[in-house]
Amino acid sequence: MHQHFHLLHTWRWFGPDDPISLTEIRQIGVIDLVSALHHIPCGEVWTVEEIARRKNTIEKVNLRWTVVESVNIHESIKTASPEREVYIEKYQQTLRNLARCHIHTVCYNFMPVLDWTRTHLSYLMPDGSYALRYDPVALAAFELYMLKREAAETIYTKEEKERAHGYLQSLSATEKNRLQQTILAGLPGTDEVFSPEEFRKYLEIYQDIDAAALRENLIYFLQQVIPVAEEVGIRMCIHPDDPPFSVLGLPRVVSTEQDLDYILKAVPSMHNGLTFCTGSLGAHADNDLPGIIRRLGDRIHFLHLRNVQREKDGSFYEADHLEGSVDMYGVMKAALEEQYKRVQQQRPDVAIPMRPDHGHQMTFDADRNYYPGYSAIGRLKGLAELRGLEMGIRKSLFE
Ligand code: DNO
Repeated sequence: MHQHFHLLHTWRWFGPDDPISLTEIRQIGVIDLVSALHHIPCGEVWTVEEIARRKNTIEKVNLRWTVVESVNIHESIKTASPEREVYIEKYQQTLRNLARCHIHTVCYNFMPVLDWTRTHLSYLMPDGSYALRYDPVALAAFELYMLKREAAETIYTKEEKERAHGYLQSLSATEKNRLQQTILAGLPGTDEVFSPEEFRKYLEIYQDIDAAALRENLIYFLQQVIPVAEEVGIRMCIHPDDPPFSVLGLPRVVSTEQDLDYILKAVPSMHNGLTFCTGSLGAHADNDLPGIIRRLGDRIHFLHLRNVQREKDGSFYEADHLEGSVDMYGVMKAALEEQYKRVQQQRPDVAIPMRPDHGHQMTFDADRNYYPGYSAIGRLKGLAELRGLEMGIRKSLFE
């Protein structure tokens, strides 16, 4: 077997406001970038002019804009409010405009209101670096005693409430404030944080939307958008929920293999695909990650590789890329086997885009103000390790 294939190594760049410059990225050994027009309000059309402007900035230093992460979905689509038709049309137009600019892979998620959720952004690791963490006790303390979400009263046991209350009492005013800011932070790439009042209004809207309704709204969206993606040659890839379970009473429908399978079957098109995020899916102990790649791999258009360490108390933190609860060797091997299949099937998309997702904040990272998880040295360490793992497996299995 002499096959030469490799994953397409990419790097997420948040645009001109990203503290890492394009000339620095060139030295990382990656030429394909993942980017988005974060300055355009969620739901509005990305015009050809705006897309081309970002593209030119990237191409001027001989890099490429290969993947869009993300074209975010307007809340009206998630809640099926009457304006959704307008926003679906705008979404379709954005896809057409991206294709005109030769960008063909688009990541998005379908998490209500908040994107990803963590309780701690600077969790001290034994080696002195910092990681992101999710602690259900801290989350409970916030929703019970700070947000005062009434329905939350019924979901926790007496012991859980006591633990959460004890936790709250251990926090200083500054720490409480930081917890609130961390949980209510909006989309990555923005500095927006919801106020508890704003957030409560959103929660009210979702009172009548359970998981089944949200799923229906997702499928409705896909039914309108995937035909356009097919027509213009865009691979849509949905990002799993992070974390992969309901948080603050909001429904989540992209958390398990069953969820993914349902979405893929409901709109059976190669253009309706997945972003396989090992960190998100890996926070759920039941998700068999290499198995999901073996079973659903032909629809994976984008890989986010990072690790999480799940702990007995239900918390998790982001571990080094090759350590933690995710079997990264098994994931990489399954991804390369998927590539091998694609070679044999003569598919044009053998080089699946992959990016090291998140990294610890370590050494010189403290000198710059990165978006949480998007440090330079920490991510570069992850990428370097993943590249080595990939090469070792590829050479031993396929060359
Ligand atoms: C966090 C990211 C997510 C992801 C979006 C995809 O670092 O993995 O924010 O970009 O959810 O739409």
